[in-house]
This record gives sequence, C-alpha cells and structure tokens, in this order.
Amino acid sequence: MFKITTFKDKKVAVFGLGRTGNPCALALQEGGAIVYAWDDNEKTRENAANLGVNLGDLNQIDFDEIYALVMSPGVPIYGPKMHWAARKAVEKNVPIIGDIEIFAREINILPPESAPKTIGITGTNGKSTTTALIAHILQFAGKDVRMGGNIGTGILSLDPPRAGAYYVLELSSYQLDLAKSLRLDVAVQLNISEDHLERHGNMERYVAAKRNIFANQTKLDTAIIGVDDEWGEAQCTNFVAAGNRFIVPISSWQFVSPGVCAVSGVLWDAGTGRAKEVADLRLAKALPGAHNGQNAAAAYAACKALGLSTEIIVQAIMNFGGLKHRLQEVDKIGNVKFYNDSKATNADASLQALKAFDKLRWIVGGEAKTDGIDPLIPYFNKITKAYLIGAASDRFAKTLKDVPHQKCGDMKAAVRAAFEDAKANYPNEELVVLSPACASFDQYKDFEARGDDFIDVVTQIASESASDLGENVIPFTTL
Ligand code: UMA
Repeated sequence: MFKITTFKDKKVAVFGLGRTGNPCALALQEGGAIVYAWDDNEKTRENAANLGVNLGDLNQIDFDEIYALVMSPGVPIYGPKMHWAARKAVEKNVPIIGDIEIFAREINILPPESAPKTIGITGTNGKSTTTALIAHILQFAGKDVRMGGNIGTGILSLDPPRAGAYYVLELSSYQLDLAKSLRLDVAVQLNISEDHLERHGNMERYVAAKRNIFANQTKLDTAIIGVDDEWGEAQCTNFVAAGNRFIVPISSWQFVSPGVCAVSGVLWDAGTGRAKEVADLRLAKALPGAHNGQNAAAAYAACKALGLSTEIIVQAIMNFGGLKHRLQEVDKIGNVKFYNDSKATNADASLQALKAFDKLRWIVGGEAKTDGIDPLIPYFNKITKAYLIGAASDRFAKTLKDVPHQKCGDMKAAVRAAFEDAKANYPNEELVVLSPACASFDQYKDFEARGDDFIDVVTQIASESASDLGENVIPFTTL
C-alpha cells in the first residue's frame, strides 16, 4: 500500500468506500492527512471502518476547511445527477480529484533516480486486455510489475514506488477526468467511440477526459495512439504537428509508417522506416480477432518504448493467457465451443466478437445502450441464430428481424437452447458466444457476475454431457 506524503496535515474528504476509496483513505491516513471518509451505504461504511478508515459524515462537515474531495470514479460529478458531496465541494470551490491524481502527485515529487516507470492505457474498448498484456510482457521480461486501475485494483493499494518498478495502469475516462497532474512515461489511447455519455454529457467532453492521459508528457515520453477512428487520427495529427513527444501511431487494419500495425493477422513494426514483420498473431491463442491486433500492436509499441527486445515481446505475446470475460475460450463440449465475452457492454465491443468469428450462435441482451445493436446490422450474416436475454429482448428482436432468434429470458435458458441447436449439427464445429452488447445491471451486479453465470451453465452442461453420454459418444475437452 502507498503512504501519501503530499497531503500531510491537510483535511481531505474521501467519498465512495469501494475499491478506490478504501485504499485512498488508508494511504492518505498513513501519510498524515486528516481524513473524513464517507459512503451513502451504511454497510459499506461499516466495512471501511473495520479496515481502519476514519469515517466522517460529509453531510455534517463544513467544506470551507476541506483541502480536496477525493471522489470514487463511479460517483456522478456533473449534470442533474451530480452527487450531493460533489455539489458541496463545487459550492465551496474545493477541488474534486481522484486516486490517480494522488498517485501522480506522489510520483511527480520523486527524484529521477527513485522514480518508477509509469504506463497508462485508455480507450473505449480493449484497455483491460492491453493492460494485462503489457503487464504480462514486462513480467515475462523479469520486471517488477504493479498492475491496477480500472482493471479492478485501486491504484493506491498497489505496492509503493521504487526505482525499477513498472506501474501498468488501466485508466477509464472517469478516472482520467479527475487526474490533471498525471505524467506517464508511456501513454496509450487505443480507440475512441461513443460511450459513457451519461457521465460526460457529450463526445467532446468524453474525448477531453481521455486526452488527460497525454497531459504533461515531455519529449522523453511516448504517446501511442490508435488512428483507426477519427478522434485518434485527429489527435495524432495534432501531436505530430506540435512535435513535443515521441509518437507511435497504431492500427488494426492499415499500414502506418512510422508506427506499428496488425494487418490480416500479422504484426508489423514500421518504427524506423520500412515495415518489418514481427509476429504472426494468428498463433497467439488468447488474442483472436482484429481488435486484439490493435491491442497487440499497442502492447508491442509500449514495451519497445520501454526498451524490451522484439524477441522477448513476441515470445510473451504468444504465451499470453488472455483475460476472463473478454472473448475468453471457456470450454468445448462435443462439437460446441463456448466463448465468454461478457465484458462487451456496448455494440462496439460486441462488434469485435462478430468480426472475430465466421459463424456463431450469439447470446445477446441486457440493459441496452442508446444505439442498441443497430451498429452490428452489417455483421448479422455471421449469426446462425441469436438467443436473447434481459430487458432489451423485445427491442433487439425487432432489430434482428429476419435473423433467426429466440427470446430466452435468462442465461440458463439461452445457453441450453444454443447448445441443443448447435449439438444437432455434430460433427461440424459450432460456436456459442456470449457477447451481450449491453450493460448487465437489469439481471446482474456487474458484467463479471454475468460472465460467471455463463461459465457456470456451461460447466453444468459439460458435467451432464460427460455423465449422460460417456466419453466415447461426445468427446469432452477441457480447454
Ligand atoms: N457510492 C455512493 N453513492 C453514490 C454512488 C456510489 O455512496 O451515489 C459508493 C458505493 O456505495 C460504493 C462506491 O461508491 O461503495 C463505489 O464507487 P465506484 O463506483 O467508483 O467503484 P469502485 O469500487 O471504487 O471501483 C472503481 C471503478 N468503478 C467505476 O468506475 C464505476 C472500477 O472499474 C475500478 O476497477 C476500481 O475503481 C479500481 O480502480 C469498474 C468499471 O465498471 C470495473 N469501470 C467502468 C468501465 O469499465 O466501464 C468505467
């Protein structure tokens, strides 16, 4: 855990006592800050108090005396849904910051000889995979790696800084919005498409929040930018014109020179002029699909910028095990392979799954985003049949129109229906893919619970198939 010295003797309000707030409060306390920590949920407050967090009811506290309000990223700070604690802070001109800002301030005061390396990854889709891949490559190269941020671990609960350490941080727009002092040795922006507008209000503000990942970079630092969307392309052009940092454009389909790209499953490095083939990504089992080409290109470029050899990077890309809930290969029962892509909470993320496979049985639905599954219509020819779950079922049934589909209601019914249909096509290989294109909150706590439910049903079917039919009838493979 960190010991935050930059807030010593200051009165700091911390709101939200989950994965961000608790380590924040404890790290601030450890460094001598006077912490008032609060959460709307009583049980959560109790839990925090048991961890040693100093509670203070922010409803009762005069914000005139507060130096900063540290907000958890999921708590609304703008618009009509602005949280009451944020409103109190704004009324008294108290700065609202996040845990990444505290991290940044602490790192910024370290002398160069004791500073760790910092690598940040953002983008609408693919940031968790890219973060995990970069951390994996660095670990494979024998480095001391600390991975955290939006990927699930509050950054201030990571081990404290030391020279030679590498912080690999997944950074959401929520987190970047509250981090103005961040300076990263390597900053990656994978892609930008519409997301989280309920928080940011419009695309310009969403993009501006993301752009904080590049703030404060100098000529010694590297900016890796996906240029496959108009926002990234424009940003890259601006940075090239400004000439104030080292820039590596990346693409998942077009040659970029200089830059790194993945074209037709092959990773190319055109860093120093002529493009050189560096890896056949079709052999990297945990990175299927063009979108993973972009993730691999970003990870390759980041690790090159950190001085790793091409050989080590490519070896590590090949033995990367992948991430749970992101096109995760779950099991194969007879002729049927199951993939869990529960992290696909919007159409753009599911697009990557549809692109990755030729034909699939698609489990889709939940709490729909504004554009529903309309952006996926050009790929409907890949769908053998769709199995609808959750609140969006009626709406998606209308969009699917002539594509065979069935309203299943819940996960269990959907997985079983897809398996029965697919089994009938034995011995031809069939794919059943959960890629919901929706948030999970209508039926689950979060996308992780939804993916775990999918895996549970598949596991149940696998054990029934093994005991009912015997190994000689349906070959059962544990992947
Ligand atoms: N709370 C209130 N009142 C409110 C809202 C929330 O009291 O009106 C309290 C809740 O009771 C809870 C706490 O605030 O105790 C939750 O805060 P939070 O939602 O910020 O969640 P954390 O546990 O701190 O997790 C956050 C990220 N969550 C969000 O951004 C929503 C996690 O990303 C991240 O892994 C974690 O910090 C560590 O950095 C999750 C996520 O869904 C995976 N991210 C979004 C995404 O990927 O789309 C951005």
